[in-house]
Amino acid sequence: FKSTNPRVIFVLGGPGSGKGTQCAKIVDSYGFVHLSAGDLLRAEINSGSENGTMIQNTIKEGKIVPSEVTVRLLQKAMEECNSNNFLIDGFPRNEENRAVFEHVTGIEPEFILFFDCPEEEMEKRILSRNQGREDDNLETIRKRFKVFLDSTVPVVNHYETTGKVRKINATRSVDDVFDMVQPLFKHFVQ
Ligand code: UP5
Ligand code: MG
Repeated sequence: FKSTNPRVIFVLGGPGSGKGTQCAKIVDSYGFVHLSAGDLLRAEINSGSENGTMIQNTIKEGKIVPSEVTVRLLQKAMEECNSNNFLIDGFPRNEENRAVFEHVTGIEPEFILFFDCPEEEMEKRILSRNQGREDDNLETIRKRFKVFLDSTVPVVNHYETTGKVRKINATRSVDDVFDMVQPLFKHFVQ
């Protein structure tokens, strides 16, 4: 990969748990680069890439895009960036994502920032977001919740066994949640 070892933090949590919101605040205060796998995939759809239709249909179904596609986008974004500190948001979503990323990049995450939030709160947040995302309808939201429980929670459990999960209760206000996040980043101040 690069001569210098990038520092990577995986940011996980259910759909609407506040990953993107909290990442933006971490970027402002601690100088990390925020890479949302979902944003990269949506940009790939909009760029008219040959994979665009496949990605769009997968997201509409709330399913997980093939690992090679997502890892390639993440790797490219990291290489194009001068920073050495990355928040990778919404990835890895399943065991295969995790294995392929590790195999291709050789990177082990520093820790996993995990936002824990009840489903009814996440549903409420997504339904009031109104950003025109094609997967923000009740039918797809329910599918996203199921995929999260079936595929992503096992990844979090895997990292629990290595002591890398930093679990944050994400039910309270944006600022209250950020207060709980900050201690994890204090020592990264540049
Ligand atoms: N909000 C945030 N925090 C709040 C708080 N504390 N109190 C009250 N409101 C709060 O927040 C959601 C909404 O809630 C916002 O309106 C916000 O203001 C408010 P946000 O920060 O956007 O939450 P986030 O967790 O980022 O929710 P998002 O919907 O982005 O999560 P998903 O994990 O569902 O979406 P993502 O973009 O990561 O993935 C979308 C799809 O892409 C996946 O379903 C999948 O099909 C595909 N995908 C892959 O296949 N592979 C990947 O690796 C990644 C994605
Ligand atoms: Mg997001």
